[in-house]
Amino acid sequence: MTEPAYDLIIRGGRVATTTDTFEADIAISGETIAAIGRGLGPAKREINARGKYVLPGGVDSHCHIEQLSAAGIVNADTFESATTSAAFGGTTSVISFAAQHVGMQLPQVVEEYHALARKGAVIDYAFHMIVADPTKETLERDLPALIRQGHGSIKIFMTYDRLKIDDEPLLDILVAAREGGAMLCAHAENHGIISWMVKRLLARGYTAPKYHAISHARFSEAEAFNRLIGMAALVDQPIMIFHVSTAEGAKVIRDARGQGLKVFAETCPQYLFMTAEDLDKPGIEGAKWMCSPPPRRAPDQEALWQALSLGDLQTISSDHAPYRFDETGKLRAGPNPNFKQIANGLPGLELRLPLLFDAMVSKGRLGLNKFVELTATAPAKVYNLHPKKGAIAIGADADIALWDPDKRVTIADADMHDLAGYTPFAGRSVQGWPVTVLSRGRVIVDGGKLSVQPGSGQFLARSGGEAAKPTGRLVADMDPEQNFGATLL
Ligand code: DUC
Ligand code: ZN
Ligand code: ZN
Repeated sequence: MTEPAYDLIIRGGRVATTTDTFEADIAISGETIAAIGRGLGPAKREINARGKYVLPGGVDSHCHIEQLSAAGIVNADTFESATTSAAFGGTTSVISFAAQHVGMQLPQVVEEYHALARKGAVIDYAFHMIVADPTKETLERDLPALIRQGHGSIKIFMTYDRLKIDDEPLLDILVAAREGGAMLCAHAENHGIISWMVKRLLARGYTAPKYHAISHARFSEAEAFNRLIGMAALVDQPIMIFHVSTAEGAKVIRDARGQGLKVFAETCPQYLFMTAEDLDKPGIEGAKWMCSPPPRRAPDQEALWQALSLGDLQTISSDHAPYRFDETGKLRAGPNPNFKQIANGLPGLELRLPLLFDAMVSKGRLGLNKFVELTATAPAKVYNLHPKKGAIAIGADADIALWDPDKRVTIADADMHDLAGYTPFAGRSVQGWPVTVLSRGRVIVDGGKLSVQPGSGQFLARSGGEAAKPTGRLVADMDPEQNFGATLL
């Protein structure tokens, strides 16, 4: 008897990449894909994938896990529960956050999040470093060292009282990102507009969750995008704009990219499938749909789909930020909080892919290959995890999801694996479900069961990579001495 050539073969499925869909076997040796072809074998084990789609596992590049939030509370999940819910939803890599708050030392913060992930993660993970206290030590000593250690992206907030970064320190952080070769990600909303609106609404007694959406006036987004893009262009630093929610915001990004600026952007399922009306429920119920920026209107959804189809937005992440609907989370300030007292965020890791598969593949909007691109390959490329992650290719990690395109599921709170206790998408029906999920060649979900140990996920060290490289062109009108920008740096 000859030794089988491979450890595992996924036989006869329809494999999809960003460009092609074809029937093939995938052979796996150890943790990686060893061959793609027809009639491969033998292997120690086979999975029959006939009738299924065989897709790269999802890469969710924006999720808050076990994180001390802007509201000053830790969100509901642990790394174990969050990554378990991700795995059940077909996602095999996450980029979450190591969140500095004012007064904290970034190296210690990063180490603490590493310890949490090492203990609980069931899939592979990386971190964006949130910088909220850009001291000289943070910028000149800690950030360069941490970027070198494999944390190739930085995140800043332009709003939230505890975390926001004003324009001058933001320029300093952009320069630090540039010098370290890291991507700069941003939550970009105009803080002044939002806090002014909040005060006026509350003073007039408008306290219900729906006023949260009104307080985040739509122009607060386009204004902040524009300001951030201008500052990034000044120092020639690539940026990733998180969770685009408005048509005007998408247009600002389109214009910037049209000028050749390295501006990347994402949106999230809540902006494609929810509107501000979802917050308008009796009593405090609308709090379950509260996130920042808020869901907007149907025409914004259309504008975001168009921006995705044109490539103006490159990725769709979950912005998973779960808070329970009780005194530990959304109702922390009591049973009748005003909208400003309610933590912002939604659970999303588990349903990101099923909601998008239903819309894009089952209902046909943009199609299967674009689904693979937006949810797996493009985020892996932007954050320099590709081709190890986000690809079905020889040598890539065998992170694979088998999708049953016919399976219909009505979403229910009780079926979710995160710790939020509810999902804002309960009651919706979707067609298409990830029934078998592999991480580095191991079957981690099959038949509705998890079969992997907490702590078996691995840290994905990465530099900023290609996307984070400056263009080499500085903005002309900021360049009186030809290389003013270079001198500035
Ligand atoms: N908004 C954020 O900025 N972060 C987490 C969740 C949210 O709604
Ligand atoms: Zn945000
Ligand atoms: Zn977020």
